[in-house]
Amino acid sequence: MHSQPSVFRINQSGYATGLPVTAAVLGDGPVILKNAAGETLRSIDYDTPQTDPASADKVALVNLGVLAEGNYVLECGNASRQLTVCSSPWNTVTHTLIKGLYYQRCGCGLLPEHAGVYAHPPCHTAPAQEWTDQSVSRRITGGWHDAGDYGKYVAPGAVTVAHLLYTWKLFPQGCGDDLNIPETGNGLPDILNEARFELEWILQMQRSDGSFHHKLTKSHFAAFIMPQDDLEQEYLMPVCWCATADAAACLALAFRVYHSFDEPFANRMLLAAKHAWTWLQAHPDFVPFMNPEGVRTGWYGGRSDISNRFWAACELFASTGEDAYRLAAEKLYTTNLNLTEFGWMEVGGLGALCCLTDLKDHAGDVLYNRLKEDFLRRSEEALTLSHDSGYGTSIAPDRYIWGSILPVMSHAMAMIINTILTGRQDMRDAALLQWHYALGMNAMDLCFVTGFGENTVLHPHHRPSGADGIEAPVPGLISGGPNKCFCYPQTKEKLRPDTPPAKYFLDETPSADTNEIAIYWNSPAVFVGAYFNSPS
Ligand code: 9MR
Ligand code: ZN
Repeated sequence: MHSQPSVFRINQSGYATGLPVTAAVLGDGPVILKNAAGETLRSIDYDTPQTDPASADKVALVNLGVLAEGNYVLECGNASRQLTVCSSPWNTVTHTLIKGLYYQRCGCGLLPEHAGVYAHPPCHTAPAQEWTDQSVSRRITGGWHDAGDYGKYVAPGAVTVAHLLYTWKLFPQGCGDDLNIPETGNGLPDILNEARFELEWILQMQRSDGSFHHKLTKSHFAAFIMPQDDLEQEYLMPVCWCATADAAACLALAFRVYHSFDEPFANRMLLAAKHAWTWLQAHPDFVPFMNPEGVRTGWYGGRSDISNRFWAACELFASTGEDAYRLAAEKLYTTNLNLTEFGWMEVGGLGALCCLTDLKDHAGDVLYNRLKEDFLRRSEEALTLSHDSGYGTSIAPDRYIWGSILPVMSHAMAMIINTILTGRQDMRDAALLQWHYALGMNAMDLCFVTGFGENTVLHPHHRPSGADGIEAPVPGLISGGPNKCFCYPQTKEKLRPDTPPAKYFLDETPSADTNEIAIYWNSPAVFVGAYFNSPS
């Protein structure tokens, strides 16, 4: 990975003018800020480093305030580290995180003019069989490979698309429109072009009764081969309650986003969303998804479909104005919904986004006033977690789960929404610390986005990156990060048992449990990046 971790942990993509510059210091003694010419600008006051419960590092945050554009040096004793401040430091990384999804495209070739050395021929183009009736075949094309594997899953895909669509609705200027993807320049913003690639696939995953297949995968994960070499039979796996609700929500949201660009496409999506809702109404009793006997690909099986149905009802109400959906959402709403979760397991946060940023006063008392109160309380908890961490990272030590980057980015999203609602700068500043975490201000001294940072993830668990014969991994993919909650025996063999949670990480290709990438980890990072990348 890299030699000795530095005494200073910084955002390795740089810092922005106009926003507070924060670094973490693991040393003792005064911290000096110098300019590029080596002249001392000032000595920085900071709190005595304390032991961070998640990493066991003795660390303190050093707030340098707002700095003018330029290169700086931080010094502490003999140690020093350079940092840069400029007006748009996160433009490229944010755009590349969106483009990271393009590299996950399935069913089409990636051409050299868009993908450079990562080009490859079309993959997974053969018809899929229905798992439950293998005499039935359907040819379904497109969609993104979910993660380091080549499976395609409806619920995670719907959540990823929703992150992108809300990013565009809220921070269009942070997204860029020149990603060099096949559709660039067609009049539709590129982030919407990329999201549409997945939406077209989601639409094909609907059955004639309105329900959605859970996933389109083989019975087992492929070896570490290129996608075009993965030629074994793919299957349409059984119907899933959560996937049907998430697809309904995402398609209803997409109706509003694409309406002014392509009305027939938007209408097609709303129709599919309503059809899915009708199926859900006719099937009120939740059946958890279980992998059928003999299937070992991703589970993604939620323990309840309440947050999913809630999110769908909110989006359908927002898109149709029909009271039946509002009433359904109100009925499903409880304070138990976790409104600061934006992942595939809990989608309450996406329902909250709809109510708080789209419906606003139109949501009515329950879905606006009550929900807002609950949301503000939950985001306050995220802020407290950040204050309790030596690096300002908004998760508890026992939340370094598989894909810990998701709760970190989810809390950043919640804090950003809080800032939008309240104007609170402390929330914005704490959200910024989560972005810094992703880009290097962490216990690993590692930038978790491939292709960025002086110390960066080099061996993500990502089949194309492992099989393409090119040293550098596919760029713009975010690693799931440290995981000490649910890890493989081979990871436990390599890391000492007393390794702290925030350091339970291996930059190794076989480490799916700590170093995989996933579309729904990229997309919340896109939301956070686009916010901080927007002109203020
Ligand atoms: O993101 C998922 C994580 O929350 C689970 O703990 C883990 C194990 O079940 O699975 C993760 O999802 C993987 C999926 O099952 C298959 N594709 C790769 C995903 C990312 O690792
Ligand atoms: Zn493919």
